[in-house]
Amino acid sequence: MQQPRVLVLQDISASCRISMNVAVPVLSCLNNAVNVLPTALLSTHTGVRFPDYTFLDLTSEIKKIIQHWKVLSIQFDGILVGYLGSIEQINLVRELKRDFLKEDGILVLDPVMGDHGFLYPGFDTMYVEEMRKLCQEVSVLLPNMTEASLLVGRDYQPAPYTPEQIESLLKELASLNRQKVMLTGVSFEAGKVGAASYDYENQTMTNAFGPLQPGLFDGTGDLFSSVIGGFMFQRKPLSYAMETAVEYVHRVIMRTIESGAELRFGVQFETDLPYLIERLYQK
Ligand code: PXL
Repeated sequence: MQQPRVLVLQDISASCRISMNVAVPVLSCLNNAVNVLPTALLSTHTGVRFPDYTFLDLTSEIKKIIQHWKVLSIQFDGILVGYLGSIEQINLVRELKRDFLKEDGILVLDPVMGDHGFLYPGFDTMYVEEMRKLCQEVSVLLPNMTEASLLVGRDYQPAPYTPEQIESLLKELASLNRQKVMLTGVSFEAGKVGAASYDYENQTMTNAFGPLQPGLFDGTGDLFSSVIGGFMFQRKPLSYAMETAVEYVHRVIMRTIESGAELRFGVQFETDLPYLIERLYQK
């Protein structure tokens, strides 16, 4: 069987199990041939629990790599985009799509900008504006509730939500890309959290929930989008990917808590990778 050749575009937070460091192993387990473009190299992520992180922007190197790849006529079946450091990099995504994504290729975008009602350091309203434009070009849009609120210009509201609120938010987001949208951090009742998705094409809405563990688990958003990307590139149904991602992230959080590892360094995602592989071959 021919494997999808896929590109991951996001940062390397060197000491943390988040972003590129989790995307590559997850996509590989899901039988995708992975190529990478690191957007930046950091010592850690930029969260408040690491005030002194280092940051090396890799935009100029990406431009050189793109030039070489053009000569090689590289083409991708899928592109997964996570944390980008600048508006210039948002524009590079457009270029990558135009020049390297096959006609029927899938572009999955996690519009990483913020969480818990706040923008991450280094992002501003101009960035949000450009990200909104990029959303119009993607096959699968994967914001959390904070990013979704920013994208549609609504005030962020913490959980719980009503099904009607989520339905209207999903539809508003889907009016941007007119394809698939999945919202993370959705909760209709105390103690449960998960995701909700909407497919513009057949106007179907689905939800998946699991038990909520209180706490901040850095990297779970990146892990979630990697699982969704991995299954979409394998042409599996969106709802199947979503159910799998919700259950997997729940298992990973339980492992992480059990391990006693420092949460700011990310999550223990390795132990449960076999679950993802099982799910891949079940469908
Ligand atoms: O997990 C999202 C993320 C990715 N990359 C970097 C980050 C964050 C969130 O803070 O700082 C560098």
